[in-house]
Amino acid sequence: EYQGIETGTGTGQYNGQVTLGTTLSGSAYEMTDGTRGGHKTYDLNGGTSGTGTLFTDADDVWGNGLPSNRQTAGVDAAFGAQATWDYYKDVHARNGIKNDGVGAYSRVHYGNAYVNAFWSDSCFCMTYGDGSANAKPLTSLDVAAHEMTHGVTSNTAGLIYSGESGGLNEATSDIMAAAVEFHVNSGTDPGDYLVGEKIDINGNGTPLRYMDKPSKDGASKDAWYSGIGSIDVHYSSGPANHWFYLASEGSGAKVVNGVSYNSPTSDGLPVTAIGRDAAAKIWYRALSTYMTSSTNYAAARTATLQAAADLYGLGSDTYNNTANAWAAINVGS
Ligand code: ASN
Ligand code: ZN
Repeated sequence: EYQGIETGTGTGQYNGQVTLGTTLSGSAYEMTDGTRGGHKTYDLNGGTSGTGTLFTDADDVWGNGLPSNRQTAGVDAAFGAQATWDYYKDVHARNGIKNDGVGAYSRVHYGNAYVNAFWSDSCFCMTYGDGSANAKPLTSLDVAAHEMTHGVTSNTAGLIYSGESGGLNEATSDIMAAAVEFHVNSGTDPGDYLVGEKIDINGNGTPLRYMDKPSKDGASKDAWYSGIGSIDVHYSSGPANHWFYLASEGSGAKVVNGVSYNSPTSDGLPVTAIGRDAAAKIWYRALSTYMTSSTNYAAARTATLQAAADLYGLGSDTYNNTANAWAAINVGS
């Protein structure tokens, strides 16, 4: 009897054909990623508690791209977890959510037509509903990276999930989700500054959130204002998402991977891009080194400037343009 680390193939609904880290146990393959901390993917089969059943398979070929195949959502969830793990390791030298090499787990097919996904600190796991009519599971790459990043935030800055720190917590998940998408650079889901563009949560093909101009969703804010701590954290995230877009790409009109953006600035002054790799490195270093549970927008600016000074030098072009992107969302000057 052989037991070992394997590489399977799967076809998800959003990521197309992918390779998956799996494990052979006896004569069955398990959706257990032996090379990424043993991250497991479970089928809740409509349940809302526990772990349901670990996905297993006879030939290590998983899913068929359709939501009617139970494994399909599992493929996308497992791929999202593995891509996010790889992103943190490759780009930020972080070894798992707690930086201890230990994997979390994912649960798919939560409830009935449940239109959400969530991270939980208590189970150290992420969970996905199947979406409207159980036809659009919430398992796209950006959603998976968003949820897993809530785990990273909990284990670094610990940003409290209300007030301005809550908006920064949400933005951290959106920012890292965009960075993961760009890092994977998949043909079926290229990188973008949209959140949830694959899961059709509005039923009309529009994304859940826009980082170039957050107010396009009808509720998020483009810039900081003194009462922003009283709105929902998924809307007070807007200015920080906007900061990331502006720092990455600069202000004005731009096309990236076929998507058109047009990013305004609150002070009317243009912002010169530092590039998305620098913006993501600065945000991650700020999150993991300088932000605390009560960090607000003003303190987030300071944290990223400290990070930019560490990484690129005080007064460098990157440092100065990092500050300019904050001024463009009405934080600092
Ligand atoms: N999907 C949502 C999120 O991760 C769940 C929530 O509201 N916490 O933000
Ligand atoms: Zn979130």
